[in-house]
Amino acid sequence: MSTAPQTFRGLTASQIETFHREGYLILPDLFCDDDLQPAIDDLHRAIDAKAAELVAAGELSQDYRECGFEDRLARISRETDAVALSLWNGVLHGPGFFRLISNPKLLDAAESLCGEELIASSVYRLRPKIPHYNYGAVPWHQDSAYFEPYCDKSLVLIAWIPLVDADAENGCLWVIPGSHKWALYDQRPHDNPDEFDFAGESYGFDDSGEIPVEVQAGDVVFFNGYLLHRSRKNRSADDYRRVLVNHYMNAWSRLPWQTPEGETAARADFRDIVMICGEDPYAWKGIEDRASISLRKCKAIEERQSA
Ligand SMILES: O=C(O)CCC(=O)C(=O)O
Repeated sequence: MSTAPQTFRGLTASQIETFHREGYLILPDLFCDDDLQPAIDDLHRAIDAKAAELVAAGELSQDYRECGFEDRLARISRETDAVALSLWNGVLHGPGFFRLISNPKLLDAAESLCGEELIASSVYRLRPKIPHYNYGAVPWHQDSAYFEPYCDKSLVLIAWIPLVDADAENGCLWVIPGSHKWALYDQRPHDNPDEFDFAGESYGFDDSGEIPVEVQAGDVVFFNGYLLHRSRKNRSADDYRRVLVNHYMNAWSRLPWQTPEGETAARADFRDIVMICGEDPYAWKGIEDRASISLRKCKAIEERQSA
């Protein structure tokens, strides 16, 4: 990772062409240490809180505060998995996370693909992979399967932002290049509970072309919502993979997700969104607060709104 902030003004024509051809794109070194640090600080604060609880309960000898980001969870987990497990599945939403997903370099890149008015989905997740657990290890799927059949055809752009290096051993992303042009596949329960968590598995295609997407902290992986991807269990001894994942769409798209009972596809629009760039074309609809994890609950947004 580079140490000095770079200037960045969006994707090149060749990067855009690669994204459309392959369905994904690696942006090497998009972020410097300073860009990632606020998100890492959020994570440390969450670890501080949980560790303090366990130390008070006599379940952990110390909070290992002096250890760096790379080592701290590993050191704690030699005594208890409870801290690592408490970070799982999107329970965290701190201001540092929001700063990272609204970093201008990332938004410039996203705008190159989605257009100038961007919404970020209200649900953004830290995806930690704990060695030997299947949490966060997901079988083949397409993120757009969770938006279809009601979603319009706008690009759902996923930004996969590793806070530490991700490789085949600690559970990087695996993709089938070009598969975003195939189809939207049905899902079924998978039969590999040792490898993957409870998520449904897309099926009915040839996966022999899959490749690992090994990246370093500071890189970002963009992928298309239709790209077939999966992510295996963390097989390292004590390398805690931590990745932040967020979805972006053009603000002119409706977001017909979690359509309430009785609402029609034609009217559905999940207005629990964050206008992250440009003007909200549907401001007249107002904003809702439906999701349990919401960017709008984030302090950074409150600060931005009151500025
Ligand atoms: O974090 C991972 O390895 C998998 C993420 C993923 O599949 C997703 O966010 O859809």
